[in-house]
Amino acid sequence: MKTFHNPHHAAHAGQQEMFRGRMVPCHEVPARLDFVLAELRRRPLGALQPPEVDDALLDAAIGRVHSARYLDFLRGAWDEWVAMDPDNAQRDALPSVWPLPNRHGFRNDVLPANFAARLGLFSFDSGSPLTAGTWAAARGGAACALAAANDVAAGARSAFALSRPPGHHAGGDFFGGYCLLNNAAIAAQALRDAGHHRVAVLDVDYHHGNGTQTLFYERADVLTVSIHGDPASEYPFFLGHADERGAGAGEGFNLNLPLPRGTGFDLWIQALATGVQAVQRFGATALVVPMGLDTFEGDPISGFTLKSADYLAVGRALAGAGLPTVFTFEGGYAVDAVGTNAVNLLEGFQQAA
Ligand code: SP5
Ligand code: ZN
Repeated sequence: MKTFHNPHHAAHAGQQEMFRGRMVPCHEVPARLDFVLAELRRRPLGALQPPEVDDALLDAAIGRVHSARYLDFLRGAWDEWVAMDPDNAQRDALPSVWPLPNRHGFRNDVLPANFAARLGLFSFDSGSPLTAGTWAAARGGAACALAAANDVAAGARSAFALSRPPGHHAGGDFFGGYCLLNNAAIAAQALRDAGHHRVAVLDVDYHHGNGTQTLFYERADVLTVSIHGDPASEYPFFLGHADERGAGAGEGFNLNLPLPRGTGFDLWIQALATGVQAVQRFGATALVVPMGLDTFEGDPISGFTLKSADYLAVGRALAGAGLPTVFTFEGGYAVDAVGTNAVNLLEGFQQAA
């Protein structure tokens, strides 16, 4: 499989995230991707290249998933932040006030003039800093997703969009969970637009893929499946329960498989078999896998206990779906193991495919 890697990823480098009343160092760091690249060079799976996509086609593909007012905000956010105060150039932009959309009467239809208010309007947590290079990095990631989708649409068995920041928590008009643009959703929509009638997304990150679920919740042409820590106790808390099955035309086309904190490989791989079965029953012609490696036993912010060797079996099980597959790179914060774990999964897939 080809890997499309994002040459702009390191331009997004947050300093700190808010956690329990303190600022702590960001978990989502550039070294994560560097470790995956290094492992891919050690154990090649195929060509390793930056994405080559037309600018206008890229903007169109991003615009299929994200709203114009959100994209306008993201594109200009850093310049606005620094214009407020030149000293801001030394600090990340983090939100601190939110409108609680759809509740308590707060409005989200009026775009505030105040930057801090817009920062809150378009986000859902205080752990996802915007930095000078955030837009360039996020756009480069969308390019990787589009290039990988194009490669698969042209007949490749699989392709890997290796990028950060990750994407699966981002919705049509919001960021959060370290995610700005939803790379997996961009790939899924690009596969639809390239003629795949039924596309499935099977999210294996430790955290529920709330952005992806929300984007496709009322659609029957994209099945979304997510295996994740039970939101009753795990981030992102407010979505990801088993009773969320889709709505309207999308009723029955969302499947959540929450598992308790502490879950090990034996139970986790059963959930994956259930997910793969749902993808096959749906009649998908292409698959997108938001690949989080934060299910690893050594992950500092997560609660499952998969071991490095287990990811070979995860890859094999995913290959069992028998579908052209795009992988995106999501979470995984045990930085020195994330390369091994990612390439184990992809190698397991490629050997079985
Ligand atoms: C893509 C992805 O995996 N996003 C995850 C976002 C989780 N953000 C909240 C995590 C808060 C955990 N902070 C724990 C600090 C303990 N040292
Ligand atoms: Zn995660």
